[in-house]
This record gives sequence, structure tokens and C-alpha cells, in this order.
Amino acid sequence: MLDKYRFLTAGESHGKCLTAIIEGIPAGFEIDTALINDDLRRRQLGYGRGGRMKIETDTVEITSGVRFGKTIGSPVTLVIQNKDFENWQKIMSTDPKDFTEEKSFTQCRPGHADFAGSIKYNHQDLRNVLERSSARKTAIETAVGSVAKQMLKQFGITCSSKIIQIGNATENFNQEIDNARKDGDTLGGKIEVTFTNLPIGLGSYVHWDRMLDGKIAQAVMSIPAVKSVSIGNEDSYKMRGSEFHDEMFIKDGSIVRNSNNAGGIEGGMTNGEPLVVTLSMKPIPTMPKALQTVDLKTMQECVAHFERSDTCAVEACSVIAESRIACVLIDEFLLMFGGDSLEEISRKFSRKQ
Ligand code: EPS
Repeated sequence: MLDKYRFLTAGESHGKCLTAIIEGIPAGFEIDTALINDDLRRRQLGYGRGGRMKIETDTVEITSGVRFGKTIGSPVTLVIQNKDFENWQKIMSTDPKDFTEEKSFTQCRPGHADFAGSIKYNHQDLRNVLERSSARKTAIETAVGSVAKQMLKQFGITCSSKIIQIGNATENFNQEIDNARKDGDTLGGKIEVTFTNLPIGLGSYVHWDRMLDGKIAQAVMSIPAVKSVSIGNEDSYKMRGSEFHDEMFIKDGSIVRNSNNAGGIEGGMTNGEPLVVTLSMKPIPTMPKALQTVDLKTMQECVAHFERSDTCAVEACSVIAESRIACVLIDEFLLMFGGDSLEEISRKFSRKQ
């Protein structure tokens, strides 16, 4: 849990809605619903998305904490309705009278949370695991991060992301995705996220759990399907120190560097260079091509449960990664320059620049 920009989300994939409460936003920040919706749209787009994205048009409603476009210092609540709930009302009912055993599924999907989740929470119906472990919840997480991005933007901090690789392809991504779709298969990929204009000194070297690189790694690694995170030049372990480290020079009275192999973090703190985070995403485990598995009810071998899925969600993942990192950065920003209002924070911020 973050210290200053704290939030909880709730909601199941086919439940009524997704909700987040963000606590700790000072008063006076401009929050534009349309910009959150832009990010939600970006998360839904991308070549290779599946049937669910044709049903949903994710839009956020802000139900507390904002008046006339500005935060008022109270908790900010965000809600996204699941349109698909209409088709799942009986299956996702909270009323015990609606229960029927035929609606349960027990053929666990290798690579997903089904197997361990069913044992951990003692669920016989794997839907109880699927519903919250689904990447659907990344919609509301994207909205929470989008608010963080808007707050950072008010101090000139901006972000962007790009896809570097899909499967084995470094170009012709759509072709690669088409090929996988034809085979009933799925694909992962590699993404780069960059934040610029960060103040020097976010994070700290004094304790392991205050290192900014560690916090970013946790935030990104916990995005569904992400398998690795790195900051700066991924080939650092192959390079000599004299090649890797970003030497410092004076130009027109300022400190400059000719390289950014550190990716903007030294000693667990931002160093004023762009923050560059690379992450890899595994292929989604919900897939048409039947994976061999076990039915946990009959204890017989069978093929994995499949309703529908994306062939590739790497583009969605890039938007989610921007959001996750933005949450960590605004948290650090508020730790360093925090106050009750934008004015107070701006005063502290300009004193440090
Ligand atoms: C997702 C919504 C889900 C999945 C996908 C991501 O919707 P549904 O289960 O109704 O198809 O499409 O999640 C997974 C495939 C997964 O395995 O978690 C979304 O909104 O991004």
C-alpha cells in the first residue's frame, strides 16, 4: 500500500461495477474526467483484443472528492460500470436463491490463478477465483493511475509508452498477432515506459523499502501477466562499468550526461534523467487452443476452461504500466513536497527547484 496516495479497488470481472477509493489527494488539483476516459479507451484498444472489449465502452464516474473539476481534499471515488453484467446477472447474483451447481466450472487454466486460488480460498467453483483474478480490474487501476498522471502533469511531469516486441516480432506486430489468433494461441511482448521531468531525489537510499526502483518493480511486476521489470539499460550485466555508468559533465553551468543507462535512477532515487522502465508480459493463459489440465472436481485429465480471451493485450498492458508507475511517482512526490493543498505543495516544490 502506498503511503500518501492510498487506494483500494473492488469489483469482479462480470460483477456490476469496478470501484476505487483514493485517499490522500490534496485540495486544488484539476481532475478532468475526459482525460481518464481517454486512458480507459487506450487500455481497451490495441490489435488482438477479444470479445469483451466489443461489449464495453469503459467510462468513469467520479462520485466523491471533486467539485467543479478540482479536488477538495476528501477521498476521491471512481466507478466504472461493467456493461457485460447485464448478461451475467444470475451467475454473479449476490442472492443465495440464484445458486445452481451447473453454473460452476472446475477445469483450471494452467498459467492463471485458478489452481492455487481454489486451494487457498477453498473454492469448489473456479469462477470465484476467475472473477477477481481477471485482468478486468486493470480498468479501474488505469483510472486511478490516470488521476495520478494528471496530478504529475500539473508539475510538468509527463509519460509515454511504446511496444518494443510482440512474441518474437520487432515489427509487423499485427501479422504476428493474426498468426497466433489463427492457431487459437496467445502472445506476450515487451514494453518501454518513460517518465520525463521528474524532480531529483524521489525515493531514497536509506532503507531497502524506500528505494524507488524497488517500489516501481513491485508496482509493475504485479500487473497480471508481467514476468519481468528492468530500469535503464537491460544489458547492464554484460557491460563493463566504464561503458555502463553515465558520466557527468558541465555544460553552460549545468550538469549534463551523454547517456542514460541508469534509466533515471541512481541509489534508489530519481537523478533528473528520464525514468525508463522496461517490462515483459507473458502470453495470456486464457486461450482457445486447448491446454491440457485437470478437472478439480472429477480429478480427471481434461482441457482448460475457455469462454473468450484476447489474443494479445500488450498494448493494454502499456497503459496499465504507465498508470501503476504514475501511482508510485505521485506517492513519492507527495512524500517529498506534500501538503494539504496544491498551493502549499507548489510553494515547497518551487523552493526545491
Ligand atoms: C479484460 C476483461 C476480461 C478478459 C481479459 C481482460 O473479460 P472476459 O473475462 O469477460 O472476457 O477479456 O482478462 C483475461 C483474459 C484474463 O485472463 O484475466 C479486460 O477488461 O481487460
